[in-house]
Amino acid sequence: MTTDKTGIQHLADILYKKGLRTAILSPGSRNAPLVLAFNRHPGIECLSIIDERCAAFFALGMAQQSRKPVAIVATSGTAALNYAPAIAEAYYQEIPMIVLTADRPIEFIDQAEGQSIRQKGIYANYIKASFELPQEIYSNDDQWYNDRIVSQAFNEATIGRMGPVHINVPFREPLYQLAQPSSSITKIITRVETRTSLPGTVLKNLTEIWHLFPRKMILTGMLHPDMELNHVLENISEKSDLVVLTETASNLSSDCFFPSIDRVISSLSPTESSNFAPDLLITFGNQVISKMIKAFLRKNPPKAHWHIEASGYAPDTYQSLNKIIPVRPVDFINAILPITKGNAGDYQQLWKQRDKLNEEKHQEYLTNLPFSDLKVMEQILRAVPEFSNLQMANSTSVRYVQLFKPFKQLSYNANRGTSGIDGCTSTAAGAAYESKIPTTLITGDIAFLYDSNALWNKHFPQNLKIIILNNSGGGIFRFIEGSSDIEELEEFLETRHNFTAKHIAKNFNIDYTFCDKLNTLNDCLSHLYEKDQVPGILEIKTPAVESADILKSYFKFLKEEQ
Ligand SMILES: Cc1ncc(C[n+]2csc(CCOP(=O)(O)OP(=O)(O)O)c2C)c(N)n1
Ligand SMILES: [Mg+2]
Repeated sequence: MTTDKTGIQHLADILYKKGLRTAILSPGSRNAPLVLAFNRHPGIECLSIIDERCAAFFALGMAQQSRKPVAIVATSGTAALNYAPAIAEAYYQEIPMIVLTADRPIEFIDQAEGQSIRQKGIYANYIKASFELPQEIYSNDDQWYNDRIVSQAFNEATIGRMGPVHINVPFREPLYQLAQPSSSITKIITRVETRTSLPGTVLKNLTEIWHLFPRKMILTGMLHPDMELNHVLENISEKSDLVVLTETASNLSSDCFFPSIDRVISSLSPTESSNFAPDLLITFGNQVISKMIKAFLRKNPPKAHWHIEASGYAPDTYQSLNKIIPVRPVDFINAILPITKGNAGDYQQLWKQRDKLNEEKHQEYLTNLPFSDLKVMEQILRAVPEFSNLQMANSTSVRYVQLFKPFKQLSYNANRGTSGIDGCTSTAAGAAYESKIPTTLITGDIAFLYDSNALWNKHFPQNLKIIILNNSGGGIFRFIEGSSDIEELEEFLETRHNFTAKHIAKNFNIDYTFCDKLNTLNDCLSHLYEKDQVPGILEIKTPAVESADILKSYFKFLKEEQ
């Protein structure tokens, strides 16, 4: 037996047949037919998460790892609004999600009915596509229309630039009627994958331009692990007139790449900057974490900037974009590599020398460094298990990780689509739940407290370790120029506090360790990673003022005469 609403029976079945395997259900009455249809579908795993904001970020974390859509199901009203932060993140991070919101009957919207708001198109500004299912199925045409929409929605979420799609579902009562599953066949519409390539004439033109520029830079943003791309990038980085700049969230690793962008940029004097700047900039992937490289490339604009992305989406982040190349980055490099001759110039050598010097200075600065966020990060990265997933919360956590050269086989993720601190823990929980590999979240205290409802989840993954750098507030505001000098800093920006996660961990039965000294840190880290399948929290209480000063001096030290 399942819901008697055949449109909803078909919805669950079509999504299943197109590849959906998990639905995150949040409680309510209006969404009962959806809950029945999903929970009673033999092929769909259903998870119950009460807080819709956490549920949506958990789903995002799962889809981030699987690259397959996850469905989220909410009741009507503000429940649907609470999905918005994760949907915006999924939109800019290119993560497929099927967002299902139950709604009051159309005729009752704005009629002072309970839990009723205008839900049609509710996520308009950050959704790939929005749909509304027919309220009742009275005819074959209604059923055809219903089924067609569901296929279309799934196709929109998964083809081209992936992303979240919204299906609003108005329901009249009764809501809890059961019936045998209908025997009518569900209609499935599939869309085949296509692959674009560069015509010979275009390739010839690009190659001619390529040879005009002595200094080329490939800058990669957020990307999912891709061995083929890693390999072709290593090949092209053999060219001495080219540098490949990566970040941890690019999930690319090679000794030929330059992963410590902020270190190099912060060490450049104004006169040196123009030598390190490229003539031709080539970008691909999503958001770049480094604020410094954005400022550097806007201040030292390249003569040409090409953005490579199959969907044709091309943000002009550095204000010098002049060519959009709608093919996959791996296809672009495979096409251009064999026909770009020449290996002249010392551009790469210049970067190599500076990078090597900075590594020496980095090591020198960290030796004997007192207990601080930077020192603690060094120890944490040494303790994170090999071949695990590292989730980096926004604010200084994700930025500190960029200061260290990746030295382990890790996959990296961060919610850099919109850089919110409101769902980092829930995302990490979803990612760990889906990947089943050891997963570590490094987070600040405010971000952790903000999303502490992430622990309010009976499906909380056993393979997740949470490390909180508790610097008693938003430490980033002690570092940012401007905010660190105003009297509003402590109360309104840093939001200084004295809370810990101890009681939250206790409330949700999660193993908790507290550390506030360097000489006990390694023991605490070993304890945290002792047991694989036991979730744990390590809270490290770090000095706020010293940590910010140490970070400022670190960049000053890198800049000092080499
Ligand atoms: C939802 C949301 N609200 C506000 C902000 C602005 N913001 C950015 S960082 C930050 C403070 C984060 O503090 P914490 O997590 O302790 O990290 P720390 O700065 O100490 O590393 C805030 C409030 C944001 N990014 N997202
Ligand atoms: Mg903090």
